Amino acid sequence: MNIPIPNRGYTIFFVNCDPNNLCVRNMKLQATFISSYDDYQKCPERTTPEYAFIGRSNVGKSSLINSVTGVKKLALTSSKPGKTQLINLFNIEDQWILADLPGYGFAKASQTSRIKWGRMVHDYLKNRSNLMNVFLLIDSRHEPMKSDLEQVTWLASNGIPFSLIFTKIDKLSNSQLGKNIAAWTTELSKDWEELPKMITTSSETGKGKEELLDYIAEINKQISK
Ligand SMILES: Nc1nc2c(ncn2[C@@H]2O[C@H](COP(=O)(O)OP(=O)(O)OP(=O)(O)O)[C@@H](O)[C@H]2O)c(=O)[nH]1
Ligand SMILES: [Mg+2]
Repeated sequence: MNIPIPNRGYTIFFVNCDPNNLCVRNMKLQATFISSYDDYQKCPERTTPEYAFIGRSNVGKSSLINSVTGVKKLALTSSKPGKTQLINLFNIEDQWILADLPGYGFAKASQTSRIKWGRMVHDYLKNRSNLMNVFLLIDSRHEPMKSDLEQVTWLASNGIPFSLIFTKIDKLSNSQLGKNIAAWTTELSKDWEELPKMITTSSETGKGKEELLDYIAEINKQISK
C-alpha cells in the first residue's frame, strides 16, 4: 500500500496495516543500497540531502537504518562490534541519502585501523558537500563517555551540524534513561548554550522512528525552500 503523508516529503508503505489505524512501527520506505566506499572522494556526487549515522561500534547505527526504513537487512548488523567497515550509502525514496559509517571505540582495533577510521570518517564528514546533518548515536545505557564527548567536540569545532540519538532504550527503565539523558544535558550545558536536538530510539520497538523521520523531512523541506 502506498500512502502519501501530506507535508512530510516522504511516501510510506505500510505493511500488514489497517489503513484506518496506521502504525508507524510497520511503515516501510523505498530504500536501496547504493554502494560502499573506503574514501569520501569515491562516493558519487549527489545533490540530494545526505544524513550520516556515526557512533561507537555496536551502538546500533546499522540496526537503526533498518528500523527507520523498515527494510530488514538493508544495512548489515552484528552482535560483535566492528561490522561496518566502510562508508555505506543508501538511497531513500530518491529524495535523500542515509550514510552508515564504521564505529569508533572498538577495543580490539589496531592503532593502524583507528587512524584509518579517523581519516575515512572525519574526511567524509568534513568534505561531503551534500551532508546536511550528522546523527551521533549514543548508547542510552551509559552516562556520557569520553569517546562520545570527543566526537561532539570534534563535530562542533568543525562546524558540522549534528543531533544526538540515544539508542537501545528498550534495554533500560524510563528512570534510568531519564538519569542518563540528564547527565548528557548537564555535560553539554558546561560548554554549549543551546543543546543539540536529542531523540530517543529503539530499533527493537520502533520508538523514535517517526520523530527522526519527521526531523529529517523538516530539514529536507528547509533546503528545498
Ligand atoms: N535491544 C536492542 N538491541 C539493539 C538495538 N539496536 C541495535 N541492537 C543490537 O546491537 C548490536 C549492534 O548493532 P549494529 O546495528 O550492528 O551496531 P553498529 O553501530 O552498526 O555497529 P558497527 O557496525 O560495529 O559500528 C546488534 O546485536 C543489534 O541487534 C536496539 O534498539 N535494541
Ligand atoms: Mg554497523
